[in-house]
Order: sequence, then structure tokens, then C-alpha cells
Amino acid sequence: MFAREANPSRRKFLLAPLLLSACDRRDGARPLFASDTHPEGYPTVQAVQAIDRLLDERTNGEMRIRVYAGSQMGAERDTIEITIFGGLDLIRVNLGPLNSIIPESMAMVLPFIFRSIEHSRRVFDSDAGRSILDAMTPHGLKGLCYYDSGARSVYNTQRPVRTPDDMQGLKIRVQNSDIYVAMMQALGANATPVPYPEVYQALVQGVVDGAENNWPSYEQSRHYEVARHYSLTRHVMGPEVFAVSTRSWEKMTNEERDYLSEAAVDSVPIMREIWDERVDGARERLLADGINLVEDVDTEAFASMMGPVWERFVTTPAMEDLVTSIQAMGEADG
Ligand code: GTR
Repeated sequence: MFAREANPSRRKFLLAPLLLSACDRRDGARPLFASDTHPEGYPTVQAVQAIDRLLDERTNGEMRIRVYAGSQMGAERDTIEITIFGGLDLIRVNLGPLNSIIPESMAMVLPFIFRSIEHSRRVFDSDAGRSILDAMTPHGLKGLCYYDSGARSVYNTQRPVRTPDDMQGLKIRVQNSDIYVAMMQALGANATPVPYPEVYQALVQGVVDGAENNWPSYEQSRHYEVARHYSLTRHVMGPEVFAVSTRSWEKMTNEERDYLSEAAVDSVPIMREIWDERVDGARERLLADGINLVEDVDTEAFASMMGPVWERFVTTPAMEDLVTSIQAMGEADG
């Protein structure tokens, strides 16, 4: 899929960090390299830094992580490829951009599959959730844990969105994922995939009319400065993912693997606390800033238009089983 041999310059670039292989770390040569599209201080970056602290304590400084935050290593799609090649050891990305590589990951990105944040957390922590992390391994990534990403909602520069009719003709930036494109098309909007670091400019220049994201990203990215109508569509509650390159993993000792896996799992409740606080804080600050929060969204009408999206992406018995078990975990939520 990735034309490594066909592009020697790219290959050289990707191999360079590999020369500083993970094995060298045993001599204290270098920390594990991680990337995140968000800047320092964002909850996902803090979460990976928490893993670094845990590793530092538990291995007496033998294992450390250096996080390259703020898209320094490129947009999410690029960092996923680089990590698969072993040019980065670790990535924190959203599940959406993994959809085209790991088909199982689509189950948690299906619109309106989760009934509540509690439901989504139950699934992240379940065997079904674990099976999606495990499904990454044949594709060059070993999923270590999920982090919260809350609920994604639509925002735009043009008008309050309450019903699918209000979406007609809006140019909405989406992540690099066919599900998001299909979702926006089903709503009559024009889906435009744009890398996250470029969305602010795209909004300013009117290349897109809007985007969709959770409260902390809407705030952190400063999209709220331009797109003032935030409508609580809460259409996707898919998680963030923290994963290690299988190439780096293969070079680690069993002991190092255990330290890394355990520290990742232990960072999840730490992140959850930071996340909940950030969601409340972002919402409060943005309301104080005067954004137009649209709460009376007809989410039933939005959900009722998602049939074609589900039909297109839930096509195998394995996907059907996964979807059924995810839905079953939401029955308690009514
Ligand atoms: C955020 C997510 C990022 C990135 C971004 C996007 O919620 O944390 O990793 O995927 O959305 O929309 O591109």
C-alpha cells in the first residue's frame, strides 16, 4: 500500500530515525518518539506525558517518551504512515484517520452508534474495544489504549444548524475517513477532507463553511473564533488511540513491552479526569466568549438519515457482530 521501494527519498527519510533503533535505548541512547497533532497542554498530550512519568518512575529513567506535539511530525495521516514504517515509535491519533487502514476501527466511528459518553467508555474498556486495538497489529500498529474524545458536533460560519435541512449545501471539513464523507453527503452537505492543522485557515478563507469536533478541539484549534454556531449534533463519539509501531515493539524486550503496555493502561483514568475537566472548561469559556450554542438540535432526524452510511460500511458478518456487541452495551442507557 505504501510505495516504499518506489520512492527512495521518502525511504531515506523514513529510515533515518530507524537507525536510532529502539534497541539502542537500552544504553540510554534515546527515548521513544511519539507524535500528537495537538499542542502541549492538550489532554492527549498530557496523557502521553503521564505515561512518560510512569515509565520514568518504574524503570528508573531507563524508558522515556519524548512527545512531538503540535503536528511537528505532520498531519495525522502522515504520522500514521511514518509510525507503520517505524520512523516514529508511538502515535496518539483519533480513530477516524485509521478507518481506511483498519476496517474494524469503523465500528466505533459509525454515526450515532453510541447513546452516551458512558456507553462509549463502556465499549472502550470492553473486549470489543480491545479487539479493535488488536486488529491494528497486522497493519503495523499495536493499539495500547483508548483515550476519551467526547462527542463531536457540527459548527459553522453561516447559520445555526438544527435539522438536516440546515446542513444543505454547507461545505464541511471532515477527517480523512470515508465514513465522515458519507455521513456529510447523506445530510446534503459537501464533505471536504482537510488536514487538521489547515482547518483554521480553510475556515478563515471560506474554503470550508464549517467542521465538526468536540468542545476541547473546537476551543484549542481556535475554530470558534471564525465558526460561531456550534450545534450539539453529537454524531460521533469515537475515541482517541495510543499505539506503538510493531517495528519498535519487535525490538523491545518482554520487560519493556510490559512496562509500556501497563503504563498506557494506567494513563487512561488520569486522562479521563483531565478530559472531563477540559470539556467543562472549554464549554464555559466559549459560552463566555459569546459563541452561539445551538442546543435544540433534532438529533433523531440526523440519526434517521444515517441508514445508507451504516449499510455501506457494515458489510461483513464480523463487522455486524462487532456492531451488535457495541449496541448491546448501550441498552442500559435506554
Ligand atoms: C480531534 C482529535 C485529533 C484530530 C482532530 C481532527 O478531536 O483529537 O486527533 O483527529 O479531531 O478532526 O482532525
